[in-house]
Amino acid sequence: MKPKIHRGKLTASGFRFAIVASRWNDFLTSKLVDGAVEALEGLGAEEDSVEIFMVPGSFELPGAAKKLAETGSFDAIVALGVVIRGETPHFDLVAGEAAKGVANVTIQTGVPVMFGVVTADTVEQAINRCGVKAGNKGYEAAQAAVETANLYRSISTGREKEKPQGKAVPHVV
Ligand code: INI
Repeated sequence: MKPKIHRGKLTASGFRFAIVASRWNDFLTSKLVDGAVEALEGLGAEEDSVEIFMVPGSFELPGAAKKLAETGSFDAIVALGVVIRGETPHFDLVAGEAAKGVANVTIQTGVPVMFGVVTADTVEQAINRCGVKAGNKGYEAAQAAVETANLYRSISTGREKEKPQGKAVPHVV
C-alpha cells in the first residue's frame, strides 16, 4: 500500500493573510512582523493581500484572531508576540492562554491561526528567536500559514484528489 501524501504548497499567491501582533516587547515583536511580511512576500503574496492588526499584549491575540477569522476575509492568520518569563510573574498565564486561545480559534472557526509567539526565559533567548541574530519565529509562522492555507484549500476543494489506487476499501457510515 502506498497512501497518497497531501502537503500544502508554499505559494502565497491567491491567498489573504492577517498578521495579528502584540505591542508588548515591541522592539522584538516588530522583528517578528518584519520576518512574517518578508516570508509572505517571498512566497508570492500579492501587495494588498496582507493586513496587520496590533493588540496590546499576547493575551489579546486569540480574541483578535477570532474576530478576524469570523470576517471570512482571511485564509490564514499569523499571531505574533513575545512573552519573557523574567518580565512577568504571570508568564505562564499569558503564554498559556495565548497558545490555548490561538489553537481554539483554529478549531472553532476552521481558519488556521499560526502560533508565532516567542516564549523565553530571558531577553537574550527572545532576541535569538526574533531574527535579530538568527532564526525568526515570525518568518517561520508565516511560512507555516502559507503551507496550512494551501492544505486546507486543497482539502476543501478536493482538487488534489486522484483516482484511488489499489483495492478500494468501502467506507460504511
Ligand atoms: N504580554 C506580552 O505579550 N508579553 C509579555 O511579556 C507580557 N508580560 O510580561 O506581562 C505581556 N503582558 C500583557 C498581557 O499580554 C495583556 O496585554 C494584559 O494582561 C492585559 O490583558
